[in-house]
Amino acid sequence: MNDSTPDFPIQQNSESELDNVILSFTDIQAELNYKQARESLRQLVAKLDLTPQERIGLETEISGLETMLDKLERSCVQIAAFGMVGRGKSSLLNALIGQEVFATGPLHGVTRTTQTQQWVISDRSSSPDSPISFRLSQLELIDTPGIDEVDGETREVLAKEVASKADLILFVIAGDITRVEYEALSQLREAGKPILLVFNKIDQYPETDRLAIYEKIRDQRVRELLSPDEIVMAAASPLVAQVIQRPDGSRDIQKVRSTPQIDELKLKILEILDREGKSLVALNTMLYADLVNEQLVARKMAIRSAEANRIIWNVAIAKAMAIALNPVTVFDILSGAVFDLILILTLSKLYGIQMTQKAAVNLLQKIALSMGSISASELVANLGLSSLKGLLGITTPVTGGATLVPYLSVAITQASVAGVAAYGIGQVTKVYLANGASWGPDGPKAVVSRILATLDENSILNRIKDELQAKLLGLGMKG
Ligand SMILES: Nc1nc2c(ncn2[C@@H]2O[C@H](COP(=O)(O)OP(=O)(O)OP(=O)(O)O)[C@@H](O)[C@H]2O)c(=O)[nH]1
Ligand SMILES: [Mg+2]
Repeated sequence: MNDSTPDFPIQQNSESELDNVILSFTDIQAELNYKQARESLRQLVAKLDLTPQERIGLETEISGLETMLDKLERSCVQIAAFGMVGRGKSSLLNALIGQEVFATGPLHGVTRTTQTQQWVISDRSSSPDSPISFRLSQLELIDTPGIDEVDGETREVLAKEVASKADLILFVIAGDITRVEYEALSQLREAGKPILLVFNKIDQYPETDRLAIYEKIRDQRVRELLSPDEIVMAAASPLVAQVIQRPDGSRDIQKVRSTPQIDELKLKILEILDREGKSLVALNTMLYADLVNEQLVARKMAIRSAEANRIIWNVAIAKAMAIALNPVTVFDILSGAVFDLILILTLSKLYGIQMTQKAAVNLLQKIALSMGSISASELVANLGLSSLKGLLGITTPVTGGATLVPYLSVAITQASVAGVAAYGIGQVTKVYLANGASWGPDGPKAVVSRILATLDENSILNRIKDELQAKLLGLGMKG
């Protein structure tokens, strides 16, 4: 691969060609994301041509941006420890570094300010085949004061500040999770950062208790927030009982500090860094840049965008409904396209951009072509399932509703896939319109891929399915 920006042809003749482009695009996307992030951040900082009035209240964000740019230039990955006082945050970071660089102690609130230290991972050779990103990356560990050390509001601010700058958060607990911890964790999760929940001080619990607590945390407390492999047990500074012989010959048991148990944590961190590598830094930078950008331009865009989302959702559901209720294949595809066109036209009106029907058709074609995966699966769903749906649908009156159940589930799935496609088309159109009816320098395919990558197709599919099911049931009850 040469290092010039790849040029994605808009017109594709065959589907396999399109697939190839999409595949190779995913391959280089991490690299591209990183470069794009750096470039757009540079431009953003350079273009921040704000009037003094506009700067008011944004000073921290602007200087934060500059720090972020610097970080990106240096390709630095920051890992922050976070949690309530005395959970062993500082001890944990010391154990990772292998030196006592952060002050620790049994008193509450030992750490008073945020502190940063370089972390050189010694037992990881920079072999030639390890990702470039990793060899270039600097790692920094950030220690923070306990969140219950400061009052609620400051805590929230601190959480947001740490979350907006760190690339990975180690959320340290030392037993069953408290309400304060749960709330802080939810807030951090909202920021979309990679998080590891570290259950520290496991040496304080007998094996069975420790497992019971771990399982409770995993299965009940944070089920909604974290996946099981984001929870790890550790002992940053374990105490072990040691038998001491006194000079008079008597014996006593004393607790002494012993070797940290942090191998699993180290592995998890390395796994995440390896997996996310450079794009981790890029992603976070973009999230941060977005934040500032939003504050600058998006006051009115936010309102529009919410309205656009509402329209997109309604059309997606309407399209899915129409398809679910219609058993004829050809009409499915046609009616689907009609909904997509209505969606494009409605959105363009919302964004104040004049668009003829012909222009909307052109736009839809361009988007559909660039969408590849979703459109293809919509097609497969249509071809594969419509005839079955038709068959089952037709037999319904005769069998008195016996086959209605399989009919519904097939129809709902197929229709929901079409709904997801409409949703994707809507989101792409929204970005295109918000950008002044332009794809920007990268062209439609790059924009489409970027947006699709951010959509969680499965969860959208399930949401549409649920809503559809409820609506269809409602119809059935009325009928
Ligand atoms: N038994 C045991 N004690 C630990 C462990 N990790 C830390 N500690 C002890 O817990 C106390 C608090 O540890 P710190 O690392 O200072 O905790 P912190 O979360 O940084 O606390 P603040 O800075 O006050 O918020 C210290 O006395 C540590 O020695 C552990 O794994 N096991
Ligand atoms: Mg501390």
